[in-house]
Amino acid sequence: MKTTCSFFLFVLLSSTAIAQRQVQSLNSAWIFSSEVQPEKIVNIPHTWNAEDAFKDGKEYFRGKGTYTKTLFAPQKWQNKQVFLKFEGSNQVTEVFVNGTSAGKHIGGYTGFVIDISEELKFASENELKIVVDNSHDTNIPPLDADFNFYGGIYRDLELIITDKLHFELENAAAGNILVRTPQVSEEKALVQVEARVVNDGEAFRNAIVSLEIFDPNAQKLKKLTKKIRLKAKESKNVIFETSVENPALWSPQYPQLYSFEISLANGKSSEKLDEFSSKFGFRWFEADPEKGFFLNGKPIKLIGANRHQDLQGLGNALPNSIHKSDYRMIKEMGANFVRTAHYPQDPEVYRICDELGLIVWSEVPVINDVTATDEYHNVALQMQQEQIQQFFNHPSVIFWGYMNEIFIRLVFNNELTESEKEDKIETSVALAEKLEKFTKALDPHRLSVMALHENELYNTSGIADIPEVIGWNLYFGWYSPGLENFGKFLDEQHERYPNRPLIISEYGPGADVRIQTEDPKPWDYSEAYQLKLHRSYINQVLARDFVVGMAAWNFADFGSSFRQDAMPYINQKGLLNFDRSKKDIYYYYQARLLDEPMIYIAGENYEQKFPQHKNDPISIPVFSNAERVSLSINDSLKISSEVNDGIAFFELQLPEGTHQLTATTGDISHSRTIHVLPRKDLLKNLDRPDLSINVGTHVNYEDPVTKEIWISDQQYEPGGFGYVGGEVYQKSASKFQGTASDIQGTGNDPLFQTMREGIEAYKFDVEAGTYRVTLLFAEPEFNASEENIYNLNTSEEKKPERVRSFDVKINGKIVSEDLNLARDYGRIRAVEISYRVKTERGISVEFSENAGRSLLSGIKLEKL
Ligand code: GCB
Repeated sequence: MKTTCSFFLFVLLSSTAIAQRQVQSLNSAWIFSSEVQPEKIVNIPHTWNAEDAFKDGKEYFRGKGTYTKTLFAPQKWQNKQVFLKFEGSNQVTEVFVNGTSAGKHIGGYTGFVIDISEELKFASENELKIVVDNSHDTNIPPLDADFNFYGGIYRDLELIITDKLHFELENAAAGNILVRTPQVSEEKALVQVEARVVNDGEAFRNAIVSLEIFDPNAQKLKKLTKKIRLKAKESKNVIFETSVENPALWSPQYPQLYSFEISLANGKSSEKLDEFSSKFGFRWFEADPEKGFFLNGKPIKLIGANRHQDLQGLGNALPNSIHKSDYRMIKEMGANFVRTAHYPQDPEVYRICDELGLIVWSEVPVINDVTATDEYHNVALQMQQEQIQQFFNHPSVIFWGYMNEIFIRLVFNNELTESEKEDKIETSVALAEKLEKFTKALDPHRLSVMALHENELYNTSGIADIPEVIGWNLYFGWYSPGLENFGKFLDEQHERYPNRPLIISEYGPGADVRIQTEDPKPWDYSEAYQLKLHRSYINQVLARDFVVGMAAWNFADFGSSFRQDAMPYINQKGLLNFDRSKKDIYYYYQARLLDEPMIYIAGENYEQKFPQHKNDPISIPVFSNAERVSLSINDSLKISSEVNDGIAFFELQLPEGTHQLTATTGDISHSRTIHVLPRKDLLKNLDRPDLSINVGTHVNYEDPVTKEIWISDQQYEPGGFGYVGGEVYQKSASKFQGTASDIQGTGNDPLFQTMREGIEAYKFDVEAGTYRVTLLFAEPEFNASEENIYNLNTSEEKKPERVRSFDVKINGKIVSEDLNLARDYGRIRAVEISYRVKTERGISVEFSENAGRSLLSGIKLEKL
């Protein structure tokens, strides 16, 4: 009995609900296939490049993928409008219903709505077929960029059913109803809401449009209504204007959100036909070229990160939970600012930034290069219109960007003639002018911005004078030499262009948590160098009031199919790894930015220390925002130190063994266990661990699978171990330590990328016994034109292939003759060769060159 009652109730409720807008996700169980993948059932969000972009590099599949499913359309829908709403699909999407095209959208990073009402058959099953194409297209931005153009319906898909009389869905705003706050002060704010009502029916309709405004505590502040009358197939704009007294302002510290609800009712019966709601907020801001950024009249330095939208294993097809947790981590880092990397992101991103209090720079993907066609220009403008109108209501959004490093391709392309270069510059400037004008026309109240790379052409071409704020992507201490040149560059620009507000849109080095050192250098990919660079940049920005802010590149490591860094196909400039585990630098930002107390002993991935001698000090950095912190060692000795720039360095003399460290400030503490093993003792303790050396580099490398640590290289001294002769291998014109290559046959690329060339011998002064010696090699020479623009300053000529052959002897006896790595194993391939050695005293591995120069990447000594 009870069951029947509630069943009736359900039917009643749902039948009234049906008069209004019905929205449901349509993500599950699509049949997907492409030219390279057979049919399978997938769920949306989906991309077909989550795997191949990390296996095949630049060859990842770019082409067509097809999604199909049947949709049953009940008879009732005949009197309704039926839409599909895509939050994002990369990059050309066409929807077919029962074989007929219902609509097409170009561009991979904004939402769109397709009306399928006309193609549907009612009281019947319908075939939905969605064809998505991510092929390179010279008329669609981005043409080229340092990230993967993953194909597929990679954001949520919705089915929306409305009355014939409804708020407009299918335009650039993709169903968003815009709220404007053209004047805001502490005393009063103006609010304008503009909605477009569409009559898709064949009859005259009278309607009532009502607007309600709620404060941050959900208390209703206003209710306004308007009556309208629409002819068949007519659309009309309805504009409401009102004001709010003493508005609660939105800021990173107090992200207070208002909301509005707008509804459409039948003019006669008052039955509700459609409704829409949105949050919004009140704030005002200014970017001053001399004094920096002001929010609600107060100065605030914008500090945060860029964020790409992909994750290890998933490509760009992320569930909303990951979008949310990423931005939460950005907020928990102490940041107040994000740049959505190079393109508009998932709608969830803007919602969470509003709630968390993160100021957003969102831009369209016009990156690296421009095509001089009207079609390309128009698609860029369309993308800008879509991002502005779709994310218009979010108080977090303050900057609309529209270009990134637009001259980088032409600067590095030696094949372009001077006049071709002139043409590129001309079309880029023309497009920037159009985008600027269009951006300000669509949204006069936000700031326009563009990101530049370090090149004078942006000034001389005049492009840098177009937007209201100039973003510089600066890589001093990485692509360009000298950390201190960062500040010098800013001062020089500021002096030459005193009216331009400047923001640092990108900065950061690559860092791999497997690579550790106490002597960091550019391009060694160590976490220590990442700390050094970020620390220096933060200090240099804080010392300059005129700098609006800074956004680290990048929040997390991300996929980039042509990159061959320490980890192939991944850009490793993240503060977090690709799987979102944190690098140490994340905690350093907390020490610089958080108000609530924090403390962290650095070295999550550097717990095994190898000092040279027994009593050599070991440096332990502790990150904190306190003025002083203390460190206790093995619960006894307690020392304290002053904190500078968020770091206290403790220099500890610790005996061999395991030690427990606890850092404390006030009532918070952090502990870490470290293990100490002096290098001098390594030969004596050969079985724990094996002596493994990362030849040709000053960094330690930890194999994440075996946990084996390959210690940094050293020169031979009697009584010890080390190399004799040769030099660290450095590929000409490359800044990379070793060779920037995807070494085949190993996951331990860094171990094989760095090497010593021209090496004469590797010696170990061991006692008598039987040993296993393992040598690691990789032939590094390959066609230089395969390198990428981000790793080179000048492009290198293709060199003829060189022959390299050498003999290996151990204690005077030849063990490998005429070893030619390229011939015997192939280029850029990890090679390991082991030998058994019986000695009365000492081991000397000698290399004698037959042609070209000898090489060694690693060496391991085991006692048998
Ligand atoms: C840049 C680009 C960005 C790259 C970055 C890098 O300047 O804007 O897309 O990923 O440099 O890591 O080289």
